[in-house]
Amino acid sequence: MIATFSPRQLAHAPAREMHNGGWTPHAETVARAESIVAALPGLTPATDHGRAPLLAVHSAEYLDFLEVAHGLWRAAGRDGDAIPYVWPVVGRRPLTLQRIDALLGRFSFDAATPIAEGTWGAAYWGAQTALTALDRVLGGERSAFALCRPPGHHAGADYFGGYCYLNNAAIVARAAQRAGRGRVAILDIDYHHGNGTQDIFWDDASVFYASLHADPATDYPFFWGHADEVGGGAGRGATLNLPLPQGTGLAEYLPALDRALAAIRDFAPDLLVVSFGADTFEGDPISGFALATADFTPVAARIAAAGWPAVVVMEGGYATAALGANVAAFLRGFD
Ligand code: OKP
Ligand code: ZN
Repeated sequence: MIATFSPRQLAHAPAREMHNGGWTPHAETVARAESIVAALPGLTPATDHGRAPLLAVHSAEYLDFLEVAHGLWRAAGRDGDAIPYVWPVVGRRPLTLQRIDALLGRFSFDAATPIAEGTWGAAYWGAQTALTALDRVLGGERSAFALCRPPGHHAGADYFGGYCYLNNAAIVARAAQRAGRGRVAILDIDYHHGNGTQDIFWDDASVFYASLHADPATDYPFFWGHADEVGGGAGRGATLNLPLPQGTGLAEYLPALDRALAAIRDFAPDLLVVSFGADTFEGDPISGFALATADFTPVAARIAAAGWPAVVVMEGGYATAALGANVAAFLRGFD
């Protein structure tokens, strides 16, 4: 399968994250991307599609903020990565906000997602990597893989969080629609629920969002991904959440996958976007499912067998040494 990548994504190198009440080294490392690069035979360089496809998903205020956030942090006399510490639970008043701390809180939902010096450029080129994969599928390729990093599925229209800044899968979905693929399904098989993607398409009947993930009763992001979240307004019924217990292995995973695929089949998409996280791997250091490396192939084969043109976008996966092999095993299922 064709795989797209931009080395400019490696410029994002956050040092640490808030974890269980203390600082730990950041799990979403440069080495993750390097592990995948080393496992894939050849990579197609990303091309620049500009800011317009990002604006189809994210607000201009949010993009403007992301671009200058680290500079504002430095201008406020701070060292290292910009990290929020206060959030506007009561009301969000972006137009009156000036302090970097207020802006960070306005446009985020957690403290696990620092804005480092290279974050904007890396996230921008992550989105371009995803758009380049879409180009190939629009050009007639059956499927294409986008090696995106940082990941995207936790990022909403105007918020970052969960290691995510720009929602690559959502950007692909909107760009596909603009190219005439009116009905798009997003299948999210990262270990974590893709709250950002769900929020972006919550009331949109033209994009079906289906997710298999760890039950938010026990796992991040806690406030989204419960089975009773089905979409709202015109989008009611176009969101499908299938939470699974910690310890889930292939035998329990495949029936849930089949449920998601059956729902997508009923929706009859013109294009499928797969948000692929390899953090369902049994050796993942921050996750609790039990898929073996070899299990990724039949998971992908089930998806490929449905026959929709597919753009596979990289999300999580933190067992760095095994990550390349896990991604390669997944992509093999599409051959
Ligand atoms: C990103 B993706 C804090 C843990 C925060 C954030 C997980 C983000 C996962 N104790 N964990 O979905 O792989
Ligand atoms: Zn994840």
